[in-house]
Amino acid sequence: MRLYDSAMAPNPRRVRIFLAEKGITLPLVAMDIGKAENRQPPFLAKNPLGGLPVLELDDGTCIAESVAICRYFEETQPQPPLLGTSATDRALVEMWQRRIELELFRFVTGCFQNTHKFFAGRIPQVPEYGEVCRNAARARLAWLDGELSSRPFVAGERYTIADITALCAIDFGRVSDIRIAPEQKHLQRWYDAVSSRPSAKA
Ligand SMILES: N[C@@H](CCC(=O)N[C@@H](CS)C(=O)NCC(=O)O)C(=O)O
Repeated sequence: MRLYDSAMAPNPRRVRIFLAEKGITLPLVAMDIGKAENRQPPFLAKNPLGGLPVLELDDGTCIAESVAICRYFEETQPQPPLLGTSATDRALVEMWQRRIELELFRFVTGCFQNTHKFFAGRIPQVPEYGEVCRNAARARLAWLDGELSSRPFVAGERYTIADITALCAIDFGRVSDIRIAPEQKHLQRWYDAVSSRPSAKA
């Protein structure tokens, strides 16, 4: 089993943090996104969409999509649970994971892809849309600050995959000047807590 990885990209980091929380180690295959290694035929045979990360099982099965990879490891090693513990809890974790992905992570990466020189010439950039994404991401940080005024973690009392997705979005946002504002005390308290966990170094 091996994980096709990129040290600089936020989606692979979500999986590395998830694995670190579970104490799982496995071989990482470093892919160079800058040199478009993930867009060459050998990798496209594993994931025709070219995205990282990809988990390759010993029987050759390739699993793409970060949350799908995390779900595989939640099934094979349930402790500690990161995707919820009961029917209600699992649904709430899924709700928050989806919300953070769709309402924050998507805008953070959308801003980067449409405004940063790294993507110039790689994809058709629409800078105006990048600004829309930057403003949307900043607005979502204010929303998340309000949500975190009433509970310790994004999905409730326990650290979950929703916290991992939010942490990776916020850290990746820095390069696009998407940051926690000084008045967002609840969000900062949460950020300090989750980023001081050893897994955050993954
Ligand atoms: N929906 C996928 C997104 C995969 C993705 O777009 N990964 C980015 C890195 S964060 C990537 O591979 N970018 C380089 C490229 O698309 O060429 C997931 O959840 O894993």
